Amino acid sequence: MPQLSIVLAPFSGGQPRKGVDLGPKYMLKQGLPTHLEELGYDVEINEPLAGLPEAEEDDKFGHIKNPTSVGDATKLIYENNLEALNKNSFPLTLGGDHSIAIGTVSAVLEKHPDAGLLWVDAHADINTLESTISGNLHGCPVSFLMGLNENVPTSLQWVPKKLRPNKIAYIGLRDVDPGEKQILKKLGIPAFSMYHIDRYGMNTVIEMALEAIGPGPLILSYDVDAIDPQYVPATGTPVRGGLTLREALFLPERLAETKRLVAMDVVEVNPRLASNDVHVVDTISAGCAVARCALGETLL
Ligand code: 6HN
Ligand code: MN
Ligand code: MN
Ligand code: MN
Repeated sequence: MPQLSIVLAPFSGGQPRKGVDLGPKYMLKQGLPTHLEELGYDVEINEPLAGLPEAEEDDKFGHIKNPTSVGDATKLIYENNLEALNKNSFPLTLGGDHSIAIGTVSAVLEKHPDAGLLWVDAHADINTLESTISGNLHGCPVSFLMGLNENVPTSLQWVPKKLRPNKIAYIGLRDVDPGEKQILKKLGIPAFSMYHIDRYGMNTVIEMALEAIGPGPLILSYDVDAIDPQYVPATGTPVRGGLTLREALFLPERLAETKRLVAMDVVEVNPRLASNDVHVVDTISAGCAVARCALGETLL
């Protein structure tokens, strides 16, 4: 029986909105573990952040917010993901904000140095400590994974920096900061925006993204704000004009079919930002469906 480790990452220190730490609890309550067992997995639930103190608000590194708690939390997530991978279990990490991918992606690259990363998001999350305007670390994980920062705060110095620019591809972009556009151009990072999805269709965009990162195991880091806010309203940085629900689910369905996925994250679900119960249900259902599709659920 294939092993699956649901790694709970109820962490909100990478951005200012409370409630994104409730994501894992809501996705569990929706029945995700049972649904994954029904797909044939032997499921365990890990809580690497249990006991981690809440981020102190005055923790700053220049204008960068909460570097200590982001460093501490991502290291615990890294260790837990690596443990899962080492016992041949698939880590499905439930966020939490997107800073947690510093931990998950680092773990996969430790275990599988040839792995490629698909970053599904409205945002590129590749701001450096210099380029970030907000100072929120959930907008910076990719720059840490690639080693693009010169003066790294002590708490984040553990990050191995193993991600190469030719082993990542973005899908779903539509809100990229000017500094990030420069970095993407300079490093030649394959990035497929909503324009490309309209122009070529999701199926072709997936083929182009996979072609760009080449063979090897795959990590899927899925920020639910890639999906249009009409389907996923309860998220911290919604941007209109996103993926339809079918595009959003076809992507993980297609990746499951490749049998190359070795780890995935579902992040930025924030039930507190819903203005009614329907918004909560829509958002949580979409997040859970993305995970189930990536893990082999099919329509027939
Ligand atoms: N996310 N580019 C903006 C920033 O603050 O750096 C937004 C980042 C959003 C991050 O959605 O994971
Ligand atoms: Mn993101
Ligand atoms: Mn985003
Ligand atoms: Mn819309």
